[in-house]
Amino acid sequence: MTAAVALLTPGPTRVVGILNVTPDSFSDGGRYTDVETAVSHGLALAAEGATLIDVGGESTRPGAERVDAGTELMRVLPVVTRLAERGVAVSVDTTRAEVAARCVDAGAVVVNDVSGGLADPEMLTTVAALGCVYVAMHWRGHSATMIQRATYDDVVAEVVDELLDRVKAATRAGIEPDRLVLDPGLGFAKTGDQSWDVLRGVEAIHGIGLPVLWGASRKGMLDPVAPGGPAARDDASVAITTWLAMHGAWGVRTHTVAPHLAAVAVAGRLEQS
Ligand code: PMM
Repeated sequence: MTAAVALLTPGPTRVVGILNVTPDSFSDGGRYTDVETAVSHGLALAAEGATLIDVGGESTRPGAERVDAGTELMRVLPVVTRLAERGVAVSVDTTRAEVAARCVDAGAVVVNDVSGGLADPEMLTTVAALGCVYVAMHWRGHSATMIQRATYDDVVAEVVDELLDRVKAATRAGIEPDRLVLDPGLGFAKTGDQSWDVLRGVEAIHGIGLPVLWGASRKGMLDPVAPGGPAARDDASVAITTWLAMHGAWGVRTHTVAPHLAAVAVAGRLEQS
């Protein structure tokens, strides 16, 4: 079994540490823009127990402008390379096939595509050839327009249907189902209330039958329960991890690691008969 597929074997909910090397991400934008600081933060998250470090070079916050592929690569490639050299399992958070391919060549074992293959027509065939794990997130359009696309009759049913379409497209392109992870995309083309509906619909999302990654950490949907901006949302983010771990989530994508591992451990104890 390859290291990449071993990531997907059944087990407790994995904690995926977020490392945004962007000047403008909503929570950690600007904090890790130089390679040294970014690498040390990635190593620290891994040392705390993150299974994977997710390196992103393009902000996806609502309204964010796109950057070109060259800028994105310049941001992520040195960090992915250095972390992989240190033995850290790295995922690259990108919607671009070219960035995905260069990062996997540099040692990344997962491509985390918030567009689920919709942003770049080359992405799915590229990932099929790379043979890495692929995270396909629910997405309806780039950040500049996504909030206009937050219209649903039944948000959970539509997210499930649209994720199933992505599974079909990915497998048609040659990505084996045992390399696929799905993500319902909290906050992406969803209002805060719709994101809470999706969280309540966890059983339907997990019912698809593939591993599911969730990204609630510090998101705006938490504002009603934890007002005060992104930095004030960590405790609520951890509470959500307990809920997701109790429902068998494959992973949670988070800004802090140790408290989420504690939430996963609590969920594990509660499930023991
Ligand atoms: N959220 C963000 C970026 N990448 N990837 C996945 N798979 N799921 C998410 O929910 C997700 C993501 C935006 O959050 P950030 O700015 O804190 O990274």
